[in-house]
Formats: sequence, structure tokens, C-alpha cells
Amino acid sequence: MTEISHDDQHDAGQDVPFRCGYVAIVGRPNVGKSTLLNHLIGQKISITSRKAQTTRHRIHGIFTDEHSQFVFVDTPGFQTKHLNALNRGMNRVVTTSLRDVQVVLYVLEAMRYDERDKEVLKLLPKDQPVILVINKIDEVADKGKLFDFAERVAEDFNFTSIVPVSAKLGKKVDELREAIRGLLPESEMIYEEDDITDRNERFLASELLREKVFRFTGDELPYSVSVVIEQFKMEGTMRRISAAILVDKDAHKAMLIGKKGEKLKEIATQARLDMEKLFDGKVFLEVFIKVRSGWADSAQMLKTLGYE
Ligand SMILES: Nc1nc2c(ncn2[C@@H]2O[C@H](COP(=O)(O)OP(=O)(O)O)[C@@H](O)[C@H]2O)c(=O)[nH]1
Ligand SMILES: [Mg+2]
Repeated sequence: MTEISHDDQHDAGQDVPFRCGYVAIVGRPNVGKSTLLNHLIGQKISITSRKAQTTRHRIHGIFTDEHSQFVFVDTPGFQTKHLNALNRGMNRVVTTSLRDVQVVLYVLEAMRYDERDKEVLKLLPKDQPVILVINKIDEVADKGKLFDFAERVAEDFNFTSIVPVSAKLGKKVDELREAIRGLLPESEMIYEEDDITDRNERFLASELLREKVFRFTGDELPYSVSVVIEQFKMEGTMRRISAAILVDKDAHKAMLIGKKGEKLKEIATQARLDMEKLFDGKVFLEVFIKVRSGWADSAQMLKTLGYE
């Protein structure tokens, strides 16, 4: 079956060679990498929030069209502070993600370029195309300032091209995809043509729930909150999911539950709606909260929770 559709594609393309490759998205936390990935592939698979440590795992987002397949690699932001076991592990994920990719997107927030961004810049390969992506241009009133900003950053690195975008509004994201396309090597597809990510539904479900925890709680709830899927099964076309949110202290548990349990209810409802959209089917979601102390500092616990 796959063979036949491949041949069809080739005929339609009139000998345009198929291109496919890995595209790493790097930058310090909060510049909008995961938001950009979701818009590049047109589906929400990578969670986003204004909190710094939202993305903890590497995830592939796949976009396939007639002539090319893009495999985007979203990474946790490079952490320069608080080097506990979780953060050290995340930095390792960033560095190893840079190996074996054909194109790098180096993402900055418009008009912000400081030491933390330069730390990331130092890690970038010199022998591969690197595109400077200036994100959040919707927040810049005077667009003329973007030129000076781009020029200043380009003094520090030989970028292949510079593309200003607004990931949140999906502005110029198509232009960015086109800028990347020509840089992909000629190659067969790596994934199936209808794959959108390398992660399974169980993983995606736990991430969507963690996103809601991040979004619906204030800064007083620490970043160490984690989610474990305890049960995931199909009942006909419905997915039945039981999830546990792990927190450090009883006080954190109380914050998550909220007055009369309203906070937890809102978190669970929003997570379920996102899951139903992504999985394109009904979801029954049950959420528990468990208190477990110190997990972000324990290498053993991190392994149990599926961190690399
Ligand atoms: N105004 C604006 N905000 C954005 C844009 N892209 C992302 N954000 C916001 O920036 C925050 C961090 O985004 P996220 O994708 O999680 O950043 P990451 O840590 O680099 O993956 C979130 O609150 C996003 O909504 C953008 O183009 N414009
Ligand atoms: Mg992210």
C-alpha cells in the first residue's frame, strides 16, 4: 500500500526529488519553541506555558507534504541556573539533539538577546545551516527596530537566513517552513506520511495534563510537579485514562485541588478537551493527586518517570 502511494507522489512531482530531514528547534526557555513547533506541523503536540520548564522531553513533530517531510525536534530550553538532576538531564537532551540534525532553528524573542541566549549560540554547529528565528514580533510596535536587532545578533554567528515570525499568531510560519525546505537533504521519508509525532498517546496525554497544571496554577506551585498515567485503555472508541499528579508537599496538593475541588476540576476538563481534539475521539479522564517528595533531585525517580 505504501509503495503505491509513493509512486503516485513521484509521478505528481514530475521528478522533483523528495526531501526529508531533521530540524532542531533550540533556544533558551520561554522564547516560544514549542508554540512554533505546533504551528509548523498544524497540531498541538508539544505543550506550552509562560513557565520556564514546561518542555522536559525531546519530542519529534512531523510535517509531510507532496515533496518533503520535515521532522522537527523540540527540545527543553537550555538551563543555565539550578543544575539539579532534572535540569542536567534536560541540557543533555539539548546537546544530543543537535547531533544528527540537518537544519537548526535558533529561536530568540524579538528585541531580547542576552548572555543566556549567547550560551545557547555557543553550542550550535558551525558546519550546518542555522536559521535565526526572531519570534514574538507581534509584541514589537516599531517593526523597523527588528532590522537593527537582527543585524546585532548576526554579528555573533553566520546564519543561513533570518526569519521574523509570530508563532502564537501563526504569522510568517509558512515562510519559515519554505526557508527550511530547500535546506533538507534529498532522502526517503523517515516516518509514515500521516504520522505527526514519535510519541505515543499515553505520553501525549500526560503532557497535556501537565500543561494544564502549569497553566492553571500560580508561581507558588513549583515546577517539580509531574504526571504519571496509571491506566490508559480503549473501550470501543473511547479512551479511559487514569492519571496521577505528583507533588512534593501536602500544601501543593491543596493548591491543586482548590476551593471545593474547583481548580482540579477545571484542570481535568481542559486536559480532557485537548486530548479529545488531538486523539479525535471521546476521553474519560480521572485525575488523582499524590504527594511524593524530592523527585526532581532523584536520578532514580526521574528514570521511573521516563526522563532520559
Ligand atoms: N506574544 C507572543 N507570545 C508568544 C509567541 N510565541 C510563544 N509565546 C508565548 O511564550 C510563552 C512560552 O512559549 P513556549 O512555546 O512554551 O516556549 P518554549 O519554552 O521556548 O517552548 C507562552 O506563554 C506562549 O504563549 C508569540 O509569537 N507572541
Ligand atoms: Mg517548550
